[in-house]
Amino acid sequence: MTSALIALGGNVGDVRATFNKAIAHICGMAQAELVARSSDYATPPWGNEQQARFVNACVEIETSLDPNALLFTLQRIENRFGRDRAREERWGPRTLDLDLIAYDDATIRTAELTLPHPRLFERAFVLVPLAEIAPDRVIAGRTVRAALGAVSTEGIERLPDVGSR
Ligand code: PH2
Ligand code: MG
Ligand code: MG
Repeated sequence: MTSALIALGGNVGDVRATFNKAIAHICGMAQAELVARSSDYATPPWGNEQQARFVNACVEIETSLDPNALLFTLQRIENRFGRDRAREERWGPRTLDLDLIAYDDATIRTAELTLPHPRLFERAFVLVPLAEIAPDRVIAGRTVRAALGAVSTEGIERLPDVGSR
C-alpha cells in the first residue's frame, strides 16, 4: 500500500456533498483506505477570476493501485460526477476536479501525469487543506508547512463541519 495525496475542487452544484460521495468512490474504486480528510475550504477562484468561489479539500489515502491506474480511476470518478473535459474551459467552472498531488515520493513526468503536481507550490487552495492533514510531508524537498508559509492565503475560509461528515 502506498500513500497518495489527492486534492479535490469544484464550484458547480452541491460541491461539499459531491466531495463526500467522491471520497467514498475513491476508497471503493482505488482499493484504498482513507487515512485523512481535511476540512472543506471556500477559496477565491484562481486562473479565471470571473467565476464562483471554489470549495477545496485534500485527502490522504493508502492505495494498492499504481499511479497511472489511480489517475485513471480519479478521472472516471470525475466523469461520474458530471465532469465533461471536452466542453470545459481551462481554469473554468467544474463540478469536481480530482488532482493527484503526490504518490509516495515518486517523481513522474509523462504526457498523462506529472508528479509531484507541477503547480502545487503556487496554489494556496491546495496547500491550506493539505497542511491541515500532512504539514510535515516533504514534497519536492519542501515540507507542506514551509510551502504554505510562502503563499498568500487571503480570502480562504475554512467551512464549518456539516453533520453528514
Ligand atoms: N480549479 C480550477 C481553476 N481555479 N480555483 C480555486 N480556488 N480552486 C480550484 O480548485 C480551482 C481554481 C480548475 O481546475
Ligand atoms: Mg485542478
Ligand atoms: Mg485536475
